Amino acid sequence: MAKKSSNSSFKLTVSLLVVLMFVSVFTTSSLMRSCFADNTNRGFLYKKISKLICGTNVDLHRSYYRRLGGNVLSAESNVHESEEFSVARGSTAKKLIDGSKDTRAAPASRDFDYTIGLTDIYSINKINLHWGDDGKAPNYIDSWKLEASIDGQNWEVVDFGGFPKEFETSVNKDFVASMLRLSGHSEEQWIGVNEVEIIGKPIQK
Ligand SMILES: [Ca+2]
Repeated sequence: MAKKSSNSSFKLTVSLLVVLMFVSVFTTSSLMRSCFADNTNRGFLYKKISKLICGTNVDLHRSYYRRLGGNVLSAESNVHESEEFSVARGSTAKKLIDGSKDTRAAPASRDFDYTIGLTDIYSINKINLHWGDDGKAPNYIDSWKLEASIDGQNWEVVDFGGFPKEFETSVNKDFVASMLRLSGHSEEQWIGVNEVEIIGKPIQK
């Protein structure tokens, strides 16, 4: 009987140790991940512990590719945005980088031409172009072009195409840029773009 009880205690101890091990591994890995992530929305204690583990001067998240947010992007239209049909309807250039695939940038023209500025020089490895309905509707976007520049003077074509025939076009290319330019043309319709999603990491402050 005593032996059985001893066995039970042993099993219980082992079980507790295993649970404890899983909890600590999970907690540590979760905290380590926070070193790489933007901690802006984390709680006070989480930030403190994360800082303690990751170090005060460590900014490791800068070396990881991630989706660039509106805080490091700006957008402007190179073609006139109609007061009545673009500005008043909230379809200005900033809707291109507002993080929503449902909001649309459209100047009320058969051409769109947007320049996206980045706060740093970035290494970029992917760009998702969310066309919205214009990407699938025939006679809307007949052609498009994506260009990149480091100095704003010299531009290189990253990719281009005709009628997208899809809501979203992914451009999987590695390049360096501090500015992007997306333009499109239609023979018949006013066109626009819903969102440009950029995956990159800064290589210079
Ligand atoms: Ca948008």
